[in-house]
Amino acid sequence: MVITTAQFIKDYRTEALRWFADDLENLSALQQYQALALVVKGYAAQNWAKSKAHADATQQKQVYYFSIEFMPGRLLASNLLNLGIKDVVDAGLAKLGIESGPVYAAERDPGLGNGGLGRLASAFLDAMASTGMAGNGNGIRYRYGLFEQRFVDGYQVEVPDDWLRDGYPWETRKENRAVIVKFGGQAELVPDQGRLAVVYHDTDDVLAVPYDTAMIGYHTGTVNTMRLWSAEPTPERAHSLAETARANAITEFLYPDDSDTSGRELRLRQEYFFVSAGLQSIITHFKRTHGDIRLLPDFVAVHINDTHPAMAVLELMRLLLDEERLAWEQAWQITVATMSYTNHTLMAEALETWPLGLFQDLLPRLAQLAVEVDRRFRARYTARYGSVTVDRAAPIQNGQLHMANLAVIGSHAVNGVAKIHSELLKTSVLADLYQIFPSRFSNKTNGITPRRWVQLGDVPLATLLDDTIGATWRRSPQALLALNKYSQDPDFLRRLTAAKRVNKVRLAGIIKDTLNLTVSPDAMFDVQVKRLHAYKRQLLHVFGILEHYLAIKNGEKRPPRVHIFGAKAAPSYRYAKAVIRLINAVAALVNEDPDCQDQLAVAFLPNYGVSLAEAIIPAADVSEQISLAGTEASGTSNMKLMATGALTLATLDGANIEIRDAAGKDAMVVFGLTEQEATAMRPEYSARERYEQDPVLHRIVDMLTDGSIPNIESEGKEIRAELLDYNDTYFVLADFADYLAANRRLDALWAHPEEWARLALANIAASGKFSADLTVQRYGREIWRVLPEHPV
Ligand code: 26Q
Repeated sequence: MVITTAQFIKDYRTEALRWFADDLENLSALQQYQALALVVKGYAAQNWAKSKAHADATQQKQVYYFSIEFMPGRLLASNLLNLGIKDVVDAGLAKLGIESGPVYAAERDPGLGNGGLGRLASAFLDAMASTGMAGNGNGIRYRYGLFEQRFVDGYQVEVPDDWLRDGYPWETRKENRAVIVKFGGQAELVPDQGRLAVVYHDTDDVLAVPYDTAMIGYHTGTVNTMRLWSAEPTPERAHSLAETARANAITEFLYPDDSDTSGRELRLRQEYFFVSAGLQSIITHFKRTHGDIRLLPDFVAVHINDTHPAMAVLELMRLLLDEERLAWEQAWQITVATMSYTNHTLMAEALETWPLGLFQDLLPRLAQLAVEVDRRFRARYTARYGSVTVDRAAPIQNGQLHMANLAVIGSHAVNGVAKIHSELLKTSVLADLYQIFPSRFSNKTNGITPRRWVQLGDVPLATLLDDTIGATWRRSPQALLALNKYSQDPDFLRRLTAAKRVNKVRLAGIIKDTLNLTVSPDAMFDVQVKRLHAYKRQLLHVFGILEHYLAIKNGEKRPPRVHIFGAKAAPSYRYAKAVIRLINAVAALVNEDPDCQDQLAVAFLPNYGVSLAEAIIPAADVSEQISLAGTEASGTSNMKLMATGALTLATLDGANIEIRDAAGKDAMVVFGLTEQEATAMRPEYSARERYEQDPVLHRIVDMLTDGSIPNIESEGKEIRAELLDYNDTYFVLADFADYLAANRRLDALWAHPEEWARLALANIAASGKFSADLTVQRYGREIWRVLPEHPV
């Protein structure tokens, strides 16, 4: 959009006066932010309305991305960037004498997700708007997001995330679009004109109120919608306090990622709540614009992000059968043609199941439909595939509803999130369904939005890129390949190193402010940022640090390193919390040891999330992607870190493999067992043998319990037991020696800054491939059957 600085200043003053009855200069940074957000929202409003009208008028096919998690990050800077007015606004703020930093920082980052899956959902919304696809988010407006993490004596302490305390200026409450969602009661089938109709008795009704937030495309004019639903008591009568509390409870908080929730009724309520509300509103809108419900798959695609919304299959069937009065066969064909599903995990124990009994109590009509889907599935495929395969692929087994099976059966497409993951799905957790529906399966490797991570997060690099190859990459990240021409240009390589250093100085400031730890920006910044999980092997990283520590104590000198961690653990995940305590204890040990001064430091920054990632990622020299091969579905921090020029220290897992293929073998430091090797080794593996045979490893494992690391008595024991008594589920000891060797290769490279910069360049140049813009276009072409109006 086009706007002058003068016009912006006028608009901003007006808004400030309107909301706070005061001059801008007298407002707090928070109020200045709030007024500014409203100005920006106003600027986008016309295009938002226009986009909706345009999609309806041209009968554009709409994609609805159903996800129980979204992590959009702060929106002010990204909205300004995408509207093309960031420079104008920054200039306006400067003219007004307002420091922009505190204004941007006053925005709260909505943590309505756990990690990769939630962030991916938001990256896709941004990418769909930025490629001109009509793609909308459908999710839950949690009153409290994922807990805020603090450290007390090295322990993780969880504090409620009251993110709505000051209001959220980007959202719009659409009270006129509210719908009713019914829980419990009985679903009675009664004869009605020669067929059965459903009559509900004694249901518990809840009002679902949508809050819409504009998803503004990058220089496209397309503005899509993220619709988050909030639960309220129904308005038609007075409710007791208890009833009101029960209704509100549905959208009160986000469940942390622990696979332990099966049987938790509230989680099931959450899932049905946003699925039912979303589908009802889609169908209402569809009928207004298209009329004939049988055309639904021509104009609507519903995507299921992991199994959390998989009951959409049953709910759409319910709406088509009971409300639209279609016959089963036709309703089923429409449902399958409309739905598609992404799987995000290979771990069998993480696959979602619900006791059918709970389903019957809470969603009696959906339970009936699940039983019928199961019956028809078995009847149709048993003769051809045999009862063993069909039993394992069926939606209902031993009184449990298997949501992944339901999702595959009720969708026309299912995909994994990296090549290796999509391949392994076919041979492991979804093998039986793959036999029956091979053509439904495909791979769609994840992506990230370079706008947030490079354009906004890494201004020094972005500026250097503009100066070197022009600004085309900002619209078409594949243009970054042109950078390869500069790999022998010493001046460019020096400038690349200098740009990285600016980010490192900034992060060193944040480390000083939060941890009171002084680190040198000239040390190697070695970063691991992701949820804390045993399979991600933060423990292996810690063992590498301890080995360096012992080497220093032995008088050995290596390139100085600062290890930077960010990781939340699910509150009930004991082992993960023990590792957090360990990292903090090792940090205390190392950071306070004078021998380690300027050699080795550990900074565990609390409360990792989108905003902290924006500060850490551009400052990384090394990206630790060290999951046991075959366990990490894709990973996305690996992509963000490569895009800002970190070298990846990696196992051949998830998208690491594709990153190596794109950047070149030499541009990544690979170590460890392959998935095949790990699988082959498992039957004969003895962790204790490794421990007995490797003196360094022996020493480090002993450090967990011999008092060398102060204050980790019980945590040290627990971790040692996992390694030696439970035989090291994720092969930390098996990969240890090779991990050290890989680290020595990194040390050797660090001694040659120009060579290091050349490898950083290779990563940046190849990173365009992982733009989410390209990913959603592949989904559009191959799954949703929608075309982008602004392809990249
Ligand atoms: C399950 C049950 C009860 C409550 C919560 C959950 C739950 C919540 C979130 C289970 C899983 C999640 C999130 C999973 C996730 O983020 N997976 C990651 O998805 C990324 C995007 O595809 C991948 O890059 C990562 O490899 C994958 O781990």
